[in-house]
Amino acid sequence: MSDTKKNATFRSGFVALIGRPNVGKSTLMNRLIGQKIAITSNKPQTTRNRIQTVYTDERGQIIFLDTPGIHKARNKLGEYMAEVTESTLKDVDLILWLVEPTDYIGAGEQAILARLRKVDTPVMLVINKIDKVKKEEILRFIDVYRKEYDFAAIVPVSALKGENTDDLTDTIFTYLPEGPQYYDEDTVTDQPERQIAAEMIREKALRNLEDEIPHGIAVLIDRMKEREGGTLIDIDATIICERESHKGIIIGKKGLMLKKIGTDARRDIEMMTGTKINLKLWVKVKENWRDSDSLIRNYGYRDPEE
Ligand SMILES: Nc1nc2c(ncn2[C@@H]2O[C@H](COP(=O)(O)OP(=O)(O)OP(=O)(O)O)[C@@H](O)[C@H]2O)c(=O)[nH]1
Ligand SMILES: [Mg+2]
Repeated sequence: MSDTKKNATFRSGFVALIGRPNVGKSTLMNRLIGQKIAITSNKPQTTRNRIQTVYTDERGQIIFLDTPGIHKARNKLGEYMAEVTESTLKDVDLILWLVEPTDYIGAGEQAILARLRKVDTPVMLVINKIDKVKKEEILRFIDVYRKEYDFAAIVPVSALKGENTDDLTDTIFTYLPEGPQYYDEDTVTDQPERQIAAEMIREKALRNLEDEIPHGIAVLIDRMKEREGGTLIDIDATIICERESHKGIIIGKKGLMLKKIGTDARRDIEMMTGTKINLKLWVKVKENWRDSDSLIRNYGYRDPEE
């Protein structure tokens, strides 16, 4: 190790990603850590739990906290998601507020601004999806937001294309305090493999199904067991939905939809585990589970602080 390295400051801290549903928080977090941990989709309210990931290099360690998008709760699951986001805002070193590139600050964004004005934590504005607009427009968007709040920094990026995301990491480090390495450098996430596998199945359901059905889905892993010799993992999982009619759509004609969800999910889980997967999927109806405290908990949505 060179002398400069030895003497360099090691910075570390907790960084929350917040913003409205669908702005690209999970896509950005995956990009910044260089791995797919959080699921993403073009349906709002994809993320339901707080997902912690860790990025470590010689400059320091960043612990990212991906949160559910901020929206008006319409059921108990929505209330739970709002609490997860709210509790994450406390005790972080830096908040990354993601927005889409527009020159109009809508009601959703105004509500978030009002909340941010109540916290002391530095807030960095990340204007995501800049691949969708002309370069010369970006300064205008920056200007609109700059007038509203005293941001620690404003960084335009494309999480999807990886544009300017290295600069974002640099900027994050400059705002973190000198600190310890909280996790060893091999740690990437706090999510157990079982949980990520369930999420990957839910992602494929979100991506393959239309309309309101995906919002009422939860996934339970009934069994995840490695066979002797470690060459194969058997996974039995149940997709929970809210209505009998939804069950029919999830299974699809001749079972084709369920097969597609299973094939897509298996591929991702095999990538994650590096092992062949034998995945069996079932579908069950639990009416209005999103309004039942006990079912929400059964399906894995619990306060991260508990
Ligand atoms: N064009 C473009 N699309 C993006 C970019 N980042 C994310 N997306 C897309 O935006 C959609 C939402 O992305 P997510 O990462 O799931 O958004 P999120 O903010 O985590 O959403 P919730 O979990 O529902 O709050 C997906 O279809 C992404 O592919 C980007 O930089 N450019
Ligand atoms: Mg998300």
